[in-house]
Amino acid sequence: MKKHFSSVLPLYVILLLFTIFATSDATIRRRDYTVPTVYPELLQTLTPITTKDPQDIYINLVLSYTDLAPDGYTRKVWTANGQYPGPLIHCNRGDRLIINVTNNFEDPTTIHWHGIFQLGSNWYDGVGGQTQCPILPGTSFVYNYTVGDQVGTYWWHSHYLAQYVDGLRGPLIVNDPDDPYLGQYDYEYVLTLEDWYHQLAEDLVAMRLAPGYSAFNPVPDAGLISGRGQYNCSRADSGAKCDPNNMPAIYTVTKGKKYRFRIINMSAEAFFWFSIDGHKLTVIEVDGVAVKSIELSVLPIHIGQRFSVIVDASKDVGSYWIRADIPEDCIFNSPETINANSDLDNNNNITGILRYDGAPNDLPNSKKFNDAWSNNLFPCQDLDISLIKPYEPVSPPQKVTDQFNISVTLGPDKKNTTKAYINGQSWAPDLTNPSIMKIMEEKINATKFPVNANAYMYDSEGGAVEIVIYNQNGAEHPFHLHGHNFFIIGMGSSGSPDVSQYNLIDPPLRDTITLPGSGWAVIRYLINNPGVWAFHCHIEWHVELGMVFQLIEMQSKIQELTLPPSVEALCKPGYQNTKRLAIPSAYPDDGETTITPGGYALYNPTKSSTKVKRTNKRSIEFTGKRKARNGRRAI
Ligand SMILES: *[C@@H]1O[C@H](CO)[C@@H](O)[C@H](O)[C@H]1NC(C)=O
Ligand SMILES: *[C@@H]1O[C@H](CO)[C@@H](O)[C@H](O)[C@H]1NC(C)=O
Ligand SMILES: *[C@@H]1O[C@H](CO)[C@@H](O)[C@H](O)[C@H]1NC(C)=O
Ligand SMILES: *[C@@H]1O[C@H](CO)[C@@H](O)[C@H](O)[C@H]1NC(C)=O
Ligand SMILES: *[C@@H]1O[C@H](CO)[C@@H](O)[C@H](O)[C@H]1NC(C)=O
Ligand SMILES: *[C@@H]1O[C@H](CO)[C@@H](O)[C@H](O)[C@H]1NC(C)=O
Ligand SMILES: *[C@@H]1O[C@H](CO)[C@@H](O)[C@H](O)[C@H]1NC(C)=O
Ligand SMILES: *[C@@H]1O[C@H](CO)[C@@H](O)[C@H](O)[C@H]1NC(C)=O
Ligand SMILES: [Cu+2]
Repeated sequence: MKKHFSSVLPLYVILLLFTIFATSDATIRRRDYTVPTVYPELLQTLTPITTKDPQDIYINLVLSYTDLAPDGYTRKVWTANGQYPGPLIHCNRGDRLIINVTNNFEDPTTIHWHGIFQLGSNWYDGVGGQTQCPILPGTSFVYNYTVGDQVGTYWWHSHYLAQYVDGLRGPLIVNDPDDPYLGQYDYEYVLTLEDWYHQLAEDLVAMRLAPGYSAFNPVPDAGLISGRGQYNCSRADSGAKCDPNNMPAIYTVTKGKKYRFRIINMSAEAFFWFSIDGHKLTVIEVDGVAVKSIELSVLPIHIGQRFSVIVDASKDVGSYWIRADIPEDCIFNSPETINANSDLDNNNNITGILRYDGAPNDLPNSKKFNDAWSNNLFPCQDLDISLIKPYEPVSPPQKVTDQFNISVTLGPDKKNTTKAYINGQSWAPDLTNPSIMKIMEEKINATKFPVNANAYMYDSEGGAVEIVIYNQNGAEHPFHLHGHNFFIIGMGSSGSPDVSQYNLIDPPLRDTITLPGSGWAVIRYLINNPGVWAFHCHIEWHVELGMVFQLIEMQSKIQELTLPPSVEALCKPGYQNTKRLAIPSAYPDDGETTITPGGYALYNPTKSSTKVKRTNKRSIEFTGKRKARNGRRAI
């Protein structure tokens, strides 16, 4: 296999592209836009991949703090290669990605490749406490996996505490050389939607976890389209560096051409309604699965979800608003809410610009579609599942071998701290001894995991899992499953599942589902990927409150696989407390769990008989046989 281009452009190419971009926009009305606060890669059409053969792609992600101003307001951003959003990874079906992550932060990290199944490489799924120990500051770790048969629109992000909210997230696009819609568009763009906060996520989490029950999450300060937004600087604290004329995302189109926009919702919290004035959106892909085309004026997108739409540049040459409205109903706000006086309260309509070649560099004066209410749109809820039909119909499993009933709640714990519960139990990661190490190295049966691991297991190879999720909370929760996509057999906003209403013929296939407030959903998937797979609400604040469980798929098969030495080495003894991990100790455990819930494990290095011997720079061998850690407290 050959090594081909690195998708991540060298800095000088980025600077060059930016110069070209900035120059071509030089006569734009807002001329004095300062600094390239975000890189322009997302505003360029994707370079087509012309090869069909799988290749090895080497990518370096160097993580560091960089001062950037995505919405005009300068803050410390957790970046990869100095840019926000993080580098676009563009590969082909079947490619192997060899991604060297160098952690120059002061806090540990892990990276998750959202939507990639990690067939046979569970340990590269990037979930601290489940599939790996975190990558410590000052060290590197190589993720090395193939995207297999998967194609479509994905993203990558830190899965370590709330770190992705601080900026560590970027797109991951897998080209399909045999895409059924090839030929129906001329160019491809990637467009990301994000909410943005001015306070550091660690501070927001500390506030969220402070005693005093609250149903409300922090309110974002701004929304971004492809990393660009406009903050009302007169609201910034004195002394803050803030540019009131920050450039919006501008996508250029040529009249007569068709564009595939790959839209990714990389938010921590915000739900968006996406639309482009005057241009209908033809949906052709949902979460990596080609679908029968659906024409929409407005596309609802929840966190973690992805869509491809075709936009036909057939209107008058001009400029049109790209809109990502955050419906007010989906931002829960009360005077006690963290960041309650956010500018988003008056300015919840996030905009970018679709500009035709030859149009003057003016701001658009286009009007929003007024038929937004067709297609059963409800604030904060998914696109009507009855509209989503896989392009190649796939029949869902008719028989279930393993069934789980899951209830999701939020509420105060004994200390009146807000927690989220899966069947009554808040999740807490064991960051120094993740599930995969317990199973593969220590041969601990998952039935013996602590209750706060929220582990559910099944072993029927070739069988099918059914998960019935009851949302006993009034708000929506976008649940994302790792390692699989699933058939959505049924879904409702009230009552309980009615078997006679299940769609066992042609249900949609997704990897993220938004549970309606006080509603339910039934999903099914095949048991074919041994591993430890997280299933969690993708609202980052809820992850920190413990709204996570893990599915242990075919333990005995996992044990037959070989854990790469580099993954074992991440769990070597000698971790130090870091500044960030120390935060929650101010808010100790509720006594129900051994570790502080919600991601903030108390980082006490435990004793282990394992010795690590570095034989050479690349390979690290374990000499001692790993034993169960005796430092761990029992439930
Ligand atoms: C990963 O990148 C770091 C920093 O550039 C480098 O020191 C290290 O050798 C790289 N690791 C591998 C396996 O190439
Ligand atoms: C990546 O993993 C494959 C399959 O295990 C292995 O053959 C290859 O040597 C690895 N590459 C690197 C750079 O580690
Ligand atoms: C828990 O905190 C909430 C919000 O601060 C407060 O209204 C409530 O009285 C507290 N309940 C208890 C039992 O302390
Ligand atoms: C910006 O914020 C200031 C202060 O809150 C407010 O007076 C002004 O109307 C806002 N401007 C816009 C365009 O929303
Ligand atoms: C992005 O996801 C968040 C969280 O689920 C959701 O609130 C928001 O509406 C989504 N945005 C779009 C455009 O769907
Ligand atoms: C934002 O969009 C909503 C829904 O389309 C509209 O009702 C509202 O007036 C808009 N708000 C602003 C500030 O433009
Ligand atoms: C799940 O709930 C249904 C309906 O209450 C019940 O029939 C079924 O036995 C439950 N499944 C399990 C595994 O407990
Ligand atoms: C784990 O324990 C359960 C319950 O005792 C048992 O049914 C299962 O076979 C065990 N699995 C393995 C891999 O040992
Ligand atoms: Cu949630």
